[in-house]
Amino acid sequence: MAVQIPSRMLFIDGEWREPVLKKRIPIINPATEQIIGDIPAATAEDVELAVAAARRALSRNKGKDWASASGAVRAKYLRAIASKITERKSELAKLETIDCGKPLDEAAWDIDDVAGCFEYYADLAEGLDAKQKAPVSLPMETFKSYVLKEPLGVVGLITPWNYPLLMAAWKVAPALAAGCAAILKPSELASITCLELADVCREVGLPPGVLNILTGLGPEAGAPLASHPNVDKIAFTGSTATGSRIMAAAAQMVKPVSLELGGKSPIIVFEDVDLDKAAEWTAFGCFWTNGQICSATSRLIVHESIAKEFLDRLVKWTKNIKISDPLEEGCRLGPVVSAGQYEKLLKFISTAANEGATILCGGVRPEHLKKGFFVEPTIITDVTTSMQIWREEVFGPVLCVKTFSTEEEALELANDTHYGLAAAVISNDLERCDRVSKALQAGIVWINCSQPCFCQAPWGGNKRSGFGRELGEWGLDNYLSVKQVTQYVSNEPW
Ligand code: TXE
Repeated sequence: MAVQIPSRMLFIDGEWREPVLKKRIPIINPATEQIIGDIPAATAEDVELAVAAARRALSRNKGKDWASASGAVRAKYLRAIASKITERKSELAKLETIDCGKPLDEAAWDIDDVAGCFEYYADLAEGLDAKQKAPVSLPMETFKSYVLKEPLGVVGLITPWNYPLLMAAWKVAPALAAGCAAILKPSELASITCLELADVCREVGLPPGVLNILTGLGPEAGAPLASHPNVDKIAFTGSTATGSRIMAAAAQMVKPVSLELGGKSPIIVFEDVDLDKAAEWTAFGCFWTNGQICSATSRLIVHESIAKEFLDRLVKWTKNIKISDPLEEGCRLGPVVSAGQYEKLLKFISTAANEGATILCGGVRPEHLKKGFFVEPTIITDVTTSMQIWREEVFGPVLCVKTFSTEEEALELANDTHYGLAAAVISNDLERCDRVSKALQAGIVWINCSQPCFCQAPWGGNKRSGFGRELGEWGLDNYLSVKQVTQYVSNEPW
């Protein structure tokens, strides 16, 4: 299936622009290890141009600029973007697949979600107009007070490679809905579809500078964006280490940040479950998108009385996962994104084995695939809580397992982590599920499932998984500032 990769430049001020230093980065298809094209590499010089363009978008034509336009006007553009993305769904899905290695079906679902996200924030942009001047009830009649919600200004959006266009949409759609002008810096490992988003914006006539897209390396393009004095906020999804660097840079200017970082999320399986259903959710929760999901439930905590039978079914389920070129029909597991991730993954697995853990299945390249960054889905038992495999984010199809005997013990194991993004509990006792959900230290808890995600519901973590919430109204609030306006209304002297 031949896929044409458009050769693109940076997108600044509504135009394609060659990077000032004229550098480019090769694109590698993780399923074939072949170089299939390249992307422009922005540096600090291009960041300067993009920030200036974004600033102009908020000041040009005062009264009609992006920030002062009504929510209804902004919604029109967001809907046009959604509709173009839907029109180009099959092409965008293929580009996503050859860029980051996810199965084509999954990529197609992602593109639907991208369009859905722009539609959803178009609705919220329209709703924003009616929410202006919300009265604040005061204890004195001599004063009246109301609240204005205003765009934060120019925002920098730095995104990862596991859901390239979707992670961009989660930030771009609410930022634009709020009236901000944005600079998007996607991951150098998967930028193709974000450059196509630039093309979509150009086609729908988005005003110049409202969205600028700079591809490039983290230290060369992301860092100058994070530390730029004229950028009013940074929203970031990625590793905890990079998030911490971005927060430090932003702190120099007391710039707000929202951070969606790593995770090591638990899934607790109680003894009263339907074993097959629970095995399916457990496998899905860890192996979906090859485990390259910040919220992957990669620590299985299973009741000791069912552990053996449950693991037998889980291994059977896991061995049935079809691993192939992700463009191939029926593929359920493609390669991991890069040589770096592949090596990191195998190192995690060999360290676990050297520390005394048992590799129950997987842990190696599938025999039938000689090229590409493929690793079989892996289940690891005989794990201790001090092992690296139990404590650190792998970001690959690796599940590690511990057993428990009491609810308290399960919770202790689940919460004994620096991370706090997601958690899942599987049990037929719904009272127990509610109790456990309250006790789990995580921003997202799933009951009798793992990984569903909806535009309407808040997404984000606690502890070293970051702070701030994306999606839903919370996602819009990320890009709004709240202004109190209070008026003295009495004729009496104060
Ligand atoms: O992440 P980075 P990488 C985790 C996962 C993975 C590890 C490394 O464990 O194995 O991170 O992946 C940009 N200033 N996650 O190296 O560095 C970078 O260009 C500003 C979890 O890809 O966090 C990219 O656009 N920006 C995660 C983005 O940050 C910088 C998803 C993410 O890259 C920068 C991805 C800097 N100094 C990886 N350095 C999740 N939570 O979903 C890099 N970047």
